[in-house]
Amino acid sequence: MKRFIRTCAFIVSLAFPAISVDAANGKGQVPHTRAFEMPGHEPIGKPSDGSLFDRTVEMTIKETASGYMIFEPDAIHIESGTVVRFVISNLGALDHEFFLGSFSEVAEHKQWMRDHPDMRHDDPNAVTVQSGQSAELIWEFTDILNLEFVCLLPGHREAGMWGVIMVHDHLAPKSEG
Ligand SMILES: [Cu+2]
Repeated sequence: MKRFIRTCAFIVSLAFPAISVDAANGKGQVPHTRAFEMPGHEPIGKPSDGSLFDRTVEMTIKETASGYMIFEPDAIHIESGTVVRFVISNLGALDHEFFLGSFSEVAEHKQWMRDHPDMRHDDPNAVTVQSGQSAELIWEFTDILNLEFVCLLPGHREAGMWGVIMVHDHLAPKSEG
C-alpha cells in the first residue's frame, strides 16, 4: 500500500508540470473533441454503447459556502478493461460539466474554453449536468493511463472542479465497489 501511495504521488507530480507547461503555451487551435479517436493520441479509452457496464461510479457536484466547486469523489481507481457508468448528480446552483480526458487534452481544452467561454461540450467523453439534475457517461478504460475529469466552464477548474482517475491493471484494496 505504501508503495502504491508513493507511485500515485509520483504520477501526480508528473502530471502537474505538464498542465502548467501546456496551459502556458496557449495553443490556438480547436482541440479535437473526439481526440480518443485520433491516431497518435493518448489511449484514454472509448465510449461504450451503454447496454453493458461492469461498474457504476456515483459522483456529486457541489458548490461550497466558501466558494469552491467540487466533485465528490475526486480520486477514483479503475481496473483497466472495465466499462464504467458514471452517474453524476449536480447538487449545485450552477450548471456544470463532466469532461474526461488525458492531462494534456484537458490543458488544451481549458485554454480553448478560456477564449470561447460560451462553448458547451456534448461529446462522448463529456456531458453537461444541469443544476439539480443527473447525467450519465459510460466509458471503457482500455489502457493503463491516468486521466483527469474536469469541469471546463471558465473558472470552474480553478475553483476546484477536477479529479483524477487512476487506471491500474488491478484494483487497490480500498477502491472496490
Ligand atoms: Cu463547473
